[in-house]
Amino acid sequence: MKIIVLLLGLLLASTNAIADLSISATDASVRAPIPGMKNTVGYLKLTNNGISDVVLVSAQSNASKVLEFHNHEMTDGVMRMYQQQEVKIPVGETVVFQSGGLHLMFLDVEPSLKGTNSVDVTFGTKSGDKFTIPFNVESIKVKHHHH
Ligand SMILES: [Cu+2]
Repeated sequence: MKIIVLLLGLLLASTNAIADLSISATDASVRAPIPGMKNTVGYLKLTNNGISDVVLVSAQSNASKVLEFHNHEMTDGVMRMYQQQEVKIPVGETVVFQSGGLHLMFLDVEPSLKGTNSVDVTFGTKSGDKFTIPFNVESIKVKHHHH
């Protein structure tokens, strides 16, 4: 009897070990920093196609020393940014990082970002999973002169 229980335990453990992470990303882009600026922003849409909520707790890339989740709030009629420690993506829902709302804040940007077209951002979840999304580097000039 003891052996059966043990086997069951092992079976459960191995099932849990399989990462149930099904996140799809679209429109991932990071703005090339304006000359003289050390910070820039990244936007994307993340959809949770899995069977459990996903909570993002970290983000990192080679493009900057620090990468934070930021959001905006209106205080006394002024829009202010603040750091958000976690970003929850409920099952079946899409979280949008966009201008004027939730965004990725690249702080202390590496000069090498200027010469690249793509930057990988690795997100970490509360359950210990990691996934990497490639971001297109968009220069402001190109965007404004888009035909
Ligand atoms: Cu910000």
